[in-house]
Amino acid sequence: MKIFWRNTLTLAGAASLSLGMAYAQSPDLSDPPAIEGDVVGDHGSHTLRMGFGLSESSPQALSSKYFAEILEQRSEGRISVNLFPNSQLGDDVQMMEMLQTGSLDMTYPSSSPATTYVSELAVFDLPFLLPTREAAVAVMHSDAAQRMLDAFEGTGIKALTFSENGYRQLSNSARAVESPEDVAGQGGRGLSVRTMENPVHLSIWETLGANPTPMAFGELFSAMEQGVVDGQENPWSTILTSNFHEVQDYGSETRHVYTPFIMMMSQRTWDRLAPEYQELVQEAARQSAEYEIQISAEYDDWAREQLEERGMQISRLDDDQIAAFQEAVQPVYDQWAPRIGEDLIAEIQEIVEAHQ
Ligand code: TK8
Repeated sequence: MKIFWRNTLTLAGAASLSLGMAYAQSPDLSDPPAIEGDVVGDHGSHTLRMGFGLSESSPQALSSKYFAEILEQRSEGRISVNLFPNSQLGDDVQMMEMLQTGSLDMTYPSSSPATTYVSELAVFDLPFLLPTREAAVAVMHSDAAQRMLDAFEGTGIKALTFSENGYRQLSNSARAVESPEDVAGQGGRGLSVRTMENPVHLSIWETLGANPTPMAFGELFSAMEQGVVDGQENPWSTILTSNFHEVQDYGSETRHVYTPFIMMMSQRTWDRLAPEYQELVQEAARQSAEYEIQISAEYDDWAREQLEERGMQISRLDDDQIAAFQEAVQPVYDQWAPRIGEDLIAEIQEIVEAHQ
């Protein structure tokens, strides 16, 4: 694929660029759709800073570049976006706080650490709730999802759109994991697993007999390298583009949770934009999210193959093995469903059933 690297859109940070060089190879990703739509009026110039956690070779970064390109083209360069990948401006939690104070314009965190602002988002953290990507996408496009974005009102954060982080898979440095018993360990030494800063995830791994530790994504690589934790869970694309295979010998295709990303802007920045610019930002966010969802799916299988080629031993789990995990985490539902909202869960399940 061709990715436009206009000067105004280069990713900031020399360290991140050199990291990206190791990945000259990339999957055969779809090109971003041609940018359509009229040039908007002149409402002054804005340079927006957008930070995010993943590397510059991730679908998150590639689609963010597309977002920036849409804004730049349709504003004739009056709006430009500087992208800061690799958690270089902070982790998801910190960057959301920076949005609140107005010290950062945009960020692109997982929904999971954003549950502190909108508790309903925790529905996405329920294990095995979204069995297919089609269902997951339908949920992200649903009224329920729009209500969650709207619920950021008053937090200092303007939530623009959902997009895909993806199906999370377990990796670790200790042993092949094909069952909940492998997580808990025969002799009772449960795997130590880094989780996102989110109580449902903590509860999933506790229930499976692991020793979960919530930790910012940016600290994860060195925590694994130093043996502070045995493992973590993230989509294959993240495991690959963050080089986790260098410190993780085993992967398991658990698909235990599908988590989205949320593209966000500081409310202060949003309020400074003319209405026509706001509309453009919203439209560009949606278009880039569609593109992100597409290339994230394209990335997934390819990333798994690449990880295997690079020496990771990956266990593909059959339906019975997945069912064993699903059964083991049932207590997580019992514990969290009342707090997240039975009605919301039922609403999501209806969408899932319609997209099986
Ligand atoms: C990147 C994170 C990451 C998430 C995690 O900032 O923390 O594991 O999956 O992608 O949002």
